[in-house]
Amino acid sequence: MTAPEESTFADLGPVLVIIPTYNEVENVERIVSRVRAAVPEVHVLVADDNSPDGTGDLADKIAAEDDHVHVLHRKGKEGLGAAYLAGFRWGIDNGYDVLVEMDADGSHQPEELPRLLTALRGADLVLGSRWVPGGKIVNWPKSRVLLSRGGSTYSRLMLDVPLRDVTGGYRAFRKETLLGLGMDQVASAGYCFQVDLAWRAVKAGFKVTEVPITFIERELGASKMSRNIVLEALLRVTAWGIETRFQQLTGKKK
Ligand SMILES: Nc1nc2c(ncn2[C@@H]2O[C@H](COP(=O)(O)OP(=O)(O)O)[C@@H](O)[C@H]2O)c(=O)[nH]1
Ligand SMILES: [Mg+2]
Repeated sequence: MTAPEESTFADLGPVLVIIPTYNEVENVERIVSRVRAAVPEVHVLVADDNSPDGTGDLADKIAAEDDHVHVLHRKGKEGLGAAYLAGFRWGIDNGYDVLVEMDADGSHQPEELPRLLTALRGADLVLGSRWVPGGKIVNWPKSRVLLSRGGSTYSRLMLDVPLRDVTGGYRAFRKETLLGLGMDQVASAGYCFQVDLAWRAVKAGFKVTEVPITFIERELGASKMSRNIVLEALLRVTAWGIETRFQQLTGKKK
């Protein structure tokens, strides 16, 4: 009954969508099936940090029934950044050429994935952006809108990155971009992980393109955002900014 799979993005090589999870048992099934429906040829890797709510077990059940779905079980909660780095390495080791970041909670719509992949044809890294024309946010309190906009603007000015949304987490990387930006030196755990990767990609000379997305706040489960995550981002971006200015002044390497 199933029609032969049409490979729309075959020119990009095999695509892996990495979905980090911590207590996403209400969301994981839905997000995986939406990804599979939106772009049937892609593979999905759920990177679970041993969620106490059983997300990892449920992901195993989904994977048992779908050979395009894989699960990376990690020992415990180490933050989004560590889960992505482990997912990138797994994907590169397993022969994927494109690695996509996507949240489990539905904030990043799988139906917009074709837009990211299409843009990747002419870029090394594509950022799903809330802050370019056409980008939108649905159901976020004013405080989070301000935090996100403020965080992006602050990072852009501190680091001189010509990007509107540097903290977002809906992205598509070519394998070569991840390998070329010094992935092994990335230590950031929370949101500044995203700033760190985007900034490194720009500094390494890769072509980074932003495409508008509509970000929808989760309906189920709880956000893992915390004061510590925001603080880590603020401190690191400030330190990087000062270091960059100092190097510019003293004429040392960028
Ligand atoms: N594996 C793993 N996933 C995480 C961790 N922290 C957050 N996530 C996942 O990262 C995604 C974004 O987190 P979320 O709490 O929705 O942050 P928000 O959208 O900024 O409020 C979700 O899929 C979370 O389950 C973590 O420590 N480990
Ligand atoms: Mg979320």
